[in-house]
Amino acid sequence: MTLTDDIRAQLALQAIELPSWAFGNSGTRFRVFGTPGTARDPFEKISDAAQVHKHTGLAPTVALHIPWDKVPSYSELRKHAEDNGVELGTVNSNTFQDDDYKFGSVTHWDDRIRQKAIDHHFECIDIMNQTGSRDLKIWLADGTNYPGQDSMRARQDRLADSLAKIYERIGEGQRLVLEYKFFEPSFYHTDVPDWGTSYVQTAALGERAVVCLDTGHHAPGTNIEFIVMQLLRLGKLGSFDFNSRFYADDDLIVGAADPFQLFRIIVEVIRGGGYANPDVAFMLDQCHNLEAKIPGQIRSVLNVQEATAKALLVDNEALAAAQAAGDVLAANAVFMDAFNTDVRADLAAWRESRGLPADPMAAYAASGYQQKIETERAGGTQAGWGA
Ligand code: LRH
Ligand code: MN
Ligand code: MN
Repeated sequence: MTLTDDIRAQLALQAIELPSWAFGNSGTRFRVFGTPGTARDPFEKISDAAQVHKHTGLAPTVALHIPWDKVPSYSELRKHAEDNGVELGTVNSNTFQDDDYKFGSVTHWDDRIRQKAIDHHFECIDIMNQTGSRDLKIWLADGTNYPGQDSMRARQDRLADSLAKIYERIGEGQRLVLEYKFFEPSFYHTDVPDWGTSYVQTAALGERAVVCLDTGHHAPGTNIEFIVMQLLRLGKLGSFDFNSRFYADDDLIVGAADPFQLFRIIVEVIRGGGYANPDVAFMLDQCHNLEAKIPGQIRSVLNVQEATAKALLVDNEALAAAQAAGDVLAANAVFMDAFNTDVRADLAAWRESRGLPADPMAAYAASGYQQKIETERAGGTQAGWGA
């Protein structure tokens, strides 16, 4: 099996949004390790993200996280992105690092705190209007640690009410994207734990409210591709936060822990009409705690590209025939044939034919950019998760 012209044409449409926070320092609750050359501010994060796009042609946009990426002038940041050949993308709100939100943000029983959280989202929408962003992505740390701590029912009602106020401000060409996560930092219950809750809440808002599926936000063993299929069926899959996990919300490189799962997810995206469809944004949500950040992101987008090429190789006619014949083994073999195909050499040749480096990892290493930032940024305060 090789990459046909049709598959190459499909691959050429791929765009993966990078998270600005992947370029800042991050770590675990045990330690944040410094990495030489790490970006010191949002401008440097954008410059670094642009390197990923330059070497892969896969990452034309960068997501912001507010207030981590707060700057005095967003038009300046936008211009900086454009000067570097990329655009600003999704704006992520952040109501998880303020003492006021200890017991919740948009679900809080205290009207003052709830309004403060709503106002933060209004500020994010103002920023989107300046950056030209389409999506406001909301992930909430809201929840409880102990049974009885608060009324789950009342919190769900307050959530609906707050989201309605935020949705009212969302512009014509904009969307509210609600991300779910079944645990952490709350451990007994979270207020948006699963795709069902995210679906129910966004369905109540309207068409411009959709769901974000973060691959690291499910219980071990969850059939994520089933959720992908279902959300696409319902027209509510707005975006992915791609990463991979061994145990929890590890935020490791997508396709590193379980490349087969990534393949299965992308097969469903393609089947459901979500691939190369602007309504379904492919984003990364990762942190590079140990490895260098720019090559970490290059590896990540290449992993997504590789899984996509394999998913596009699935012989759908043969699969449908095997399924219709009830031939379980033949159907599974068609699926596995595509997954087991080594597409790396074909992808390298195709990249070269498009004026991109055959091996983006090697091209970045040879470019001198890493040495340059390690020298120039030495001694500075590095931007980081929470900075
Ligand atoms: C929460 C999450 C969410 C945040 C990001 C930093 O675990 O996945 O998307 O915005 O991490
Ligand atoms: Mn996420
Ligand atoms: Mn997460």
